[in-house]
This record gives sequence, C-alpha cells and structure tokens, in this order.
Amino acid sequence: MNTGLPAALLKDFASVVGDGHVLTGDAAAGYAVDWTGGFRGHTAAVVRPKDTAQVAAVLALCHQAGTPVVPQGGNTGLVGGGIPRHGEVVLSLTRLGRLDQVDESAGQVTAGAGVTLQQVATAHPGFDLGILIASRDSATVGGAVATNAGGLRVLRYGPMRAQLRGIEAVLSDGTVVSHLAGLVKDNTGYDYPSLLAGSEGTLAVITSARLQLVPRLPGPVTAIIGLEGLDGVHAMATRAVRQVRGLMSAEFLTRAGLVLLAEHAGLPLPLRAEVPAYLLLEAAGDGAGDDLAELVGDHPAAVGTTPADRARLWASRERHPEAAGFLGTPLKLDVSVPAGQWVRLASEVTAVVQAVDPAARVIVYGHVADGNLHVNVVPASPPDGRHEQAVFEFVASLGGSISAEHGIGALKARWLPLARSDAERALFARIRAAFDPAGILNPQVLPS
Ligand code: 2HG
Ligand code: ZN
Repeated sequence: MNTGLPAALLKDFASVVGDGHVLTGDAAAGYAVDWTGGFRGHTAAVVRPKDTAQVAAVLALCHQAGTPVVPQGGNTGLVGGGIPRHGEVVLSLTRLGRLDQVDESAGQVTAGAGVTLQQVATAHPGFDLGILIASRDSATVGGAVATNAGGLRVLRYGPMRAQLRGIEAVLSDGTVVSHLAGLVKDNTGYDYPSLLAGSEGTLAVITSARLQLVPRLPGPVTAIIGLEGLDGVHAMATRAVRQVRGLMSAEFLTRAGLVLLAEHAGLPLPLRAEVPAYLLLEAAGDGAGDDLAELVGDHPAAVGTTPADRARLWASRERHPEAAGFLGTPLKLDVSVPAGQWVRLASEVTAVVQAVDPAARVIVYGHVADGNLHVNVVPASPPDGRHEQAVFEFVASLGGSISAEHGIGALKARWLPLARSDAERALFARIRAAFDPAGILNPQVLPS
C-alpha cells in the first residue's frame, strides 16, 4: 500500500508504539473526518502512543523526517483543528488515559491528555470539573486545554484555561517540558501552561494537565423559561447573573431549533406554551431554588430538581448543536460580542447571512451571559466562504470576536486578520517559531 510516508518511518513508529497502534488505510479513515462531516482530510498514518515517552519518541521521528503532525484528542472540535486536511500524520492522544487520585487538600487532579472530561468530573464525589460541555464523554483533557474549551458554566468558572494549574507537554523535537506541581502561587517565569491553553496544537503536544476542581454544589435546579423575545431573554439573564445565588448557566435557545429536534429526533418541546425564545437557567447551593422561582415569576417555565428531570431539560439545550444538521451539513460559527450586543447579533444575523445566500437556514443559540452565540448556518449556495465573511464582518462591526470558544482551526484561519492586528500576528509567528522552529505542528491551523 502507498501510504505517502517512507516505509522506514512507519516501521519506526511501530517500533515505538507497537504495530497495532499505527493505523493506515480504512482503519485511519475515522480520524480524518469531524463529526459534522464538514471537514474531511486524509492521512498516511494515525499513531497512537500510550504515554509521554512514546509521544516524545514519535515527535522526534517526525521532526527528523520533517513530517507534519496533527495532534488529535476526542475529535469533537468544530473548526477542523484536529483533522489532517493536508495529509498530515495524526497523533492520537486518546490512550494517554492516566488519571491520578484527586488531591483533596488542593482540590486538584492530574489527568492524562486522553482522559475524558466526564471522567475528571466524576473522579471524586465531592468535586466537579468547572467545565461542562455536551461532548464531555468523548472530549479529552488535552483537546479541551489545547482549544481552551468553554461551554455551559463559563459564567461561573471561566474557560479551561482558568482550571489549569500546570501542564506537561512535548515540543516538536521531542523535548518534554513539565510543570505539574499545581502551586497556586508560583512566580517563576513565563506561564507557558497558560500559553498552551488555546494554542490549538500549534506550539506543543499536551500530554497531561493539572486541573483545579470545584466543589460539587448540592441541590442543583434547572429551569427553562419561555419568553416573548430576545430582549426579554437578555433582561432575565442579566437579572439572573445579579440576583440568583449559585447561578451556573444561562443559555438561550430558539423555537426553530427545538422544533427541528422535535421533528427529527423526537425530543419533546420543553414547554406547552408557544413562545419564540427560551432561557435555560441552572443554579445550585443554598437559596438557588428560591432565587430562581422569584426570578421566573409567572412566566411559562419548566423546572427540574431530580437528575432525570434536569437531564430532560438539558437535552433541549445540549442537543441543539444537532438541530441544524437535520437540514444539511452545517457551518458552525462560534462568535462573541460585548454582552450588551448579543440581542442585536441574534436578531440580525439571519438577514446578514441571507443577504449573501437567500435560501440559507440559520439557527442561533448560545451562552448569553458570555455574549457568545453559536450561529449554525446550513448553506443553500456553495459554502465558498461568503457565509463566514458576512457573519464575521458583522461580528467585527459589533466589536466582537470571530471565535469565542471553538478556536480558529482551519475554518477561520483566513479571517484571523479581522480579529488580530498585523503586529499581533507577527508576535504569534515569533512565539510559534520559538516553540516549533521546524514548523511541523498543525501547520495549517492558526497560521499567522
Ligand atoms: C455548544 O455550546 C457547543 O453547544 C457547540 O459549543 C456549538 O455546535 C455548535 O455550534
Ligand atoms: Zn458553546
């Protein structure tokens, strides 16, 4: 078989990780496509090391051969950052599954890059992971750090970078750097763990992370509230942030998305009332239920306190990313604007998209307390960049960012100049060259 890589290199990979962990041909195909089907690549080989030493040895081989590498975690990304679109070798980190015991004194844990977020969240009955994302059963620690994942509780705990207390990583030449003590106070030079958070596999390959956990709060309450319009959602979300003790999440969803989920996935609508806009709120700890009840007043609402009821309510939100997929292959545009501007973005973005593609379908939802909306577009015209251009220019005009929590990846690389100045991108290039002078790590992602 012609794999496009020297046979000797494949043999060398196999001598590091074992024959069974160098995948080629059909066995490699699943690693070359994302879950939306929107990003398809090809790879000569998927290499699956089991520990840091093997990652280092594989990278040293790639470095020597000048072979480009795409690091990949649970392959749940939405911007093509982990897909070998140009035939790169895939370095799959899912076997780095070591999860240490939770350090109860520090409330921290050290987890291998391949540990799933759900495994971290359930590692100890008294602690939780501050990050909650729908793909938590597949998404891994390494990928979540590399993309600085956000999700459903950022308003309370911040993104993945805020949970990070230390990192172990391998540079592109195979050098291991490790800083995992987890000290809260540690002013001993550059904070490279923080720099690797959000670097999208372009600076180093993360093999392990030291994570700060959060106390698991008792008595979580979830509510979905029906509202007349987006201004109502904004007003209630703003009040919730100020008034609801223990607020964890404030999520906006539309009837359009819920109707698609009802039609295609049989998911029941959360409320009997026919309302255009919904706000999901979750709070936990003392007084959470009372505060939520007071806020909701006599608006139509469904409230859940048992795990089953809460899961049912959360399904309406967590399955929202699937909705647009029932209409075609969606473009997933994750953007943020200043908090006061999200209503304008959400109300006008469909018209902005339809100005360049009149029959395009648009579903909008997201993390409103963070000003972060997910604009899911199902194009009718060829997806030639016109949709991104229209949305990103609109977002930039509102003072927003073209990537809130999913990264730049391959999808948005062209539009980075909308978000970052020439001087900033020149600095990015210098940082990148310092970490990876050979330029073999995810070369097509986040180019500067
Ligand atoms: C979410 O908030 C995720 O559900 C995915 O960030 C968003 O699929 C999307 O566009
Ligand atoms: Zn999101």
